[in-house]
Amino acid sequence: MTWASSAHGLPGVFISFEGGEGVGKTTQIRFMESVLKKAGLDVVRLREPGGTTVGENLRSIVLDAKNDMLNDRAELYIYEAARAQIVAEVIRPALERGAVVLCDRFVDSTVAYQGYGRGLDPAFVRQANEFACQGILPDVTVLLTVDSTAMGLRRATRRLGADRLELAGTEFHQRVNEGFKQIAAEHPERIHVVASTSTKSAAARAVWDVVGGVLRDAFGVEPPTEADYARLDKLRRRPGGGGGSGSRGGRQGGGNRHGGSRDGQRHEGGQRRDGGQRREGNQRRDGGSKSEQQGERTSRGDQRNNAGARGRRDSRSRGMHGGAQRGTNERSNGQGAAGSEGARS
Ligand code: Z5A
Repeated sequence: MTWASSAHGLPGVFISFEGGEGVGKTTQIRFMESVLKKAGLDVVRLREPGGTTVGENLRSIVLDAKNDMLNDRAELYIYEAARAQIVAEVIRPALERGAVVLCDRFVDSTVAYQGYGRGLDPAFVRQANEFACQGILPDVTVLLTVDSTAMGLRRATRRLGADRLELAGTEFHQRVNEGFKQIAAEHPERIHVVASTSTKSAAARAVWDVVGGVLRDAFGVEPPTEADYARLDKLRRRPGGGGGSGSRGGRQGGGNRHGGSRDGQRHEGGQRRDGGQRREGNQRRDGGSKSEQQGERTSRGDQRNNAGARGRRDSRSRGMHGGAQRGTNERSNGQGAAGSEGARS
């Protein structure tokens, strides 16, 4: 069968991963990235908000726990601004050249978090999404779920502490998770629910069941091997790497998150502007993780977020004086699942 995307009309394949906190999106995306790269495909792994210089700067603002005064409407526009940028700067060009775009969160997160979670009018949120997306939608969306909101939050915060959104409270996150279920029910043709409660490899198999058809149609890709799956379950946290993913920006309460960036910037482009040297130094301190790797790939790119780096330094010093410690956020690197995941935790 010849591939023809009805979601965006371009030769590439766009897959988004959605879900509440700590459901395993990053884990699954990295695994898929490694499998697809092994098959020789052009893979672009991204996260939202983020993935561009502008987007990473916006991410620093929106996730920073110290910005607790941020208005809900302002928050919505920040997410949409980051999205408009990543679509124009990265996603569209990647799809035009026939790449596979793997994105950690996209439009459904905005409906779930800002619509269902914050209580903004979901119809307006959808319109805002449409404006930011510029005609680009995912071909397939994997909605990962865990047994309870508490389980996801525990997974998400155990290494890094909580960022501004994670501090929004259990009820907020329950509304978000309910919202995701509703959204999935409204778009059964695009959104597929996958339980991420058992092993990572069990979830990965279920993810492949959902996305494998599109990838086979578009690129003739074969499924992951048993060895691939086995490797995924063997990945362990790096001993002593308490900083986990380095910094996810603006987290509160976690230890040791120096500057690393988890960024999703597989791009390359933008981020070099500011002299990320200082931050590079920081990154090395925390023993790796998500951020560090991402740094590797994209460059030490997101380290160049001067504003973010300043914010982090400020936050850290505030933390030392009784306030919360804060880091930065980002994610993604060019490593495959194995490498990344291993290093990451
Ligand atoms: N947000 C918004 O409000 N509106 C929007 O429009 C958009 C976003 C786009 C971004 O946070 C925040 O922005 C997010 C929504 C909001 N807010 N909150 N809160 P982020 O990118 O920093 O974080 P996240 O998206 O919530 O992801 P996460 O916390 O990093 O979790 P994850 O990527 O889904 O999970 P993970 O890192 O792969 O796994 C978490 C841990 O669980 C890790 O230790 C894994 O080894 C472990 N894990 C993973 N899978 C399994 C399985 N199957 N079994 C056991 N353990 C597992």
